[in-house]
Order: sequence, then C-alpha cells, then structure tokens
Amino acid sequence: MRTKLGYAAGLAVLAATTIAFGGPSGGSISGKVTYEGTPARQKPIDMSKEPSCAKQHPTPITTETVVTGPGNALLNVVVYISAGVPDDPPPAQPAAVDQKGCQYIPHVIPMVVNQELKVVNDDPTSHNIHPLAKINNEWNKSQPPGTPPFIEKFGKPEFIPVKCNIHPWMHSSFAVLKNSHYAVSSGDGGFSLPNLPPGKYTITAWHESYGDQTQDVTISGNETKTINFVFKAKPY
Ligand SMILES: [Cu+2]
Repeated sequence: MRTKLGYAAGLAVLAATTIAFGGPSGGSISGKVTYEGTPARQKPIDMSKEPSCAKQHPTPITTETVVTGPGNALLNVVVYISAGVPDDPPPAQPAAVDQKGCQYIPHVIPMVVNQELKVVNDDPTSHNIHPLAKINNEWNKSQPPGTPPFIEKFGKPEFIPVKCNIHPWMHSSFAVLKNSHYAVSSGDGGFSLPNLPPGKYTITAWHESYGDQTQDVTISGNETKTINFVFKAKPY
C-alpha cells in the first residue's frame, strides 16, 4: 500500500513538473496584417508554352508577388518570433511544397532550420526547382513527371526566393526559421502565435515585396495580446 501511494505521489509530482516547465503555455499573440496604399496589380500568367499546365487553369492565374484579401488584408506574410524563445530542434513532420499547375503550392513555405522539406511534382511535366539561397547552399534540381518526392534541408535561417529554371513565371519563397513559433497570414490577413509562456518577445512580419517590420510584445500569465502590422504598398 505504501508503495502504491508513493508511486501515485511520484506521478503527481511528475505531472506538476510537466505543466510548469514543459507543457504548452496559455499565452498567445494574434492579429492582422494589412496594407495601405495601392498594391501593384498582379499580372495574368501566360502558360501557353506549357499546355499541360495551362489546361489546369481555365481562368488564367496571376502572379502572386502581392496577394490581398477583403479589408486590405495582406496575405502570405510570415509572422514569427525573432527573439525571446529558444531555437527549436527540427520538427519530425516535413514541410512540403507541391508543384501543381506550374505553381508552387503554397506560395510561401515556412520551415525550421534542418527540418525536412518534401518537394513534390504533381504535374505531367518536368520542373527544375531552384532556391536562390545566399546563406545556405544554392542548388537546383530537376524533377521529371512521375518521379517520387525528394527531401532537402536548409541548415541556416534565411528567406530564400525560389524559381523554376523551366517555367519563368514560377516563384515562391522558403522561410527558414529558428523556431516553430510562426504563422502565415491567411484569407483575412489574420495570424496567431499560440502556446507562449510569459516573456518578452520580438515579433517580425516578413513579406516578399514589402520587406519586414518588428514589434516587441510582453506576455504575462495566459494573456492573449493583439498586434497588427500595416505595410505600405509600393506603388505601380
Ligand atoms: Cu516548372
């Protein structure tokens, strides 16, 4: 009986320790990313040189350098904690980019340093993915149709423009980050960074055309802080 009690008490201590030091914490930072001014109009893409892709888009798609939503929402902005949290080990689950309809999906691909990136070709044509890295090693890889996905990794934090050496309209960005506290602004420009213990953080918002902005935020207890980012649209 004493043994059982002791075991139970030990478990209770273990549980308390987990909650205090290791478990998810309740603080969070959320908000919206918007733009002011008039963003450059996105141009329709002519895919007639690649009929297998063109026919996947009954309505021609446009460039995605600046993607906006209702209420001046600015999409595809990577919002991440740039100071105040320790670096994370690479998550077990790979990040992924799909080449489909001669587009990169998603357009912006965040990942953690040394996390596996799975590169998929879902098109009946070859792609040659070419991340124009400056801090990491630059490489380019041809991926014929029907070949299996391949895995790559980036060992240093960097925002990397990505292009296809075969289809000049294909562009994307890899965001290689030091930790898993990131979000990409979606349909209404919203983002959320959950599971933050109390502390002082620097939040950076990065957009491929409009650059980056930072804000400092202090979280105490389990509070949710709201911060917003407003980017000035570059004129035409
Ligand atoms: Cu391509």
